Amino acid sequence: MAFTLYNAPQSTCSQRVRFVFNGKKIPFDEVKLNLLAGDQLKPDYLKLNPNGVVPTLDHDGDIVIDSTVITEYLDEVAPQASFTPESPVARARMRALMHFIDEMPAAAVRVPTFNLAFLPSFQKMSREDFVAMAESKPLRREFMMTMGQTGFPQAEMDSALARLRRTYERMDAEIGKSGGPWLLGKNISLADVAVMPALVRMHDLRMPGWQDLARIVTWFDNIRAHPAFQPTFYHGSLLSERFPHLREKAPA
Ligand SMILES: N[C@@H](CCC(=O)N[C@@H](CS)C(=O)NCC(=O)O)C(=O)O
Repeated sequence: MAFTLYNAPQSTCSQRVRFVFNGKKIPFDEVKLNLLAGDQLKPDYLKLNPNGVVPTLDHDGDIVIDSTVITEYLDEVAPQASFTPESPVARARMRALMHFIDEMPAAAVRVPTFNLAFLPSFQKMSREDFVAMAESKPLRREFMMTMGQTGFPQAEMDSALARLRRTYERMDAEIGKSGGPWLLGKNISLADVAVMPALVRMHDLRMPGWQDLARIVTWFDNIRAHPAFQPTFYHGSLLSERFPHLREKAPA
């Protein structure tokens, strides 16, 4: 079985897939796309992933897109070190949490990410180039135009941070119900993997909003201590490692 992952080091969606590969100890080739340069919008890549986003998996010539779909696919084709619980009810719970995670934190985290990390690059562009770049994005055109070259307004930032906070509270409640230490109980699952990059990102932006939630503090320590974590977050995967203007804000 040969796997090629088209992805980007700092992409939260890519980090989910790398974590599962590393957790299973499956070798994979990485093609690294430069998202700010628009590699994901080139015609050859759009043939693989018409959404113009990373990640995309090539498995022996079969193409699979969308990070949560890819992580479930990997658990099916390489069931060793499974991240999927056995019982149908537990699987349903995991999938419901993954839907919640894609709708809430995965979307919300883009607002502080773009405002704090990427905006300076967009501000250097001419208005024409910016609009052309936004309009070339199949999935994120409206998102880019709403952000514009001045960034999301404070109200949008506040609402994103509120949605992230509700995520930490939901995680806390799930761990309370399952007995922890992971969201579904004693075994790590794809739901933990799905939410992980959002918390890593907020920590990297020095905006962790879960310090009063002891169970989430422990969850975060546990996932960072997982053997798959370090190989997933190789150098360049954190925004503070890529953008000098974030460096003085980054946590120790
Ligand atoms: N639902 C998709 C979302 C993928 C996505 O938004 N990827 C981002 C990086 S995390 C991307 O490629 N952005 C490029 C762009 O916005 O042009 C997934 O989970 O794979």
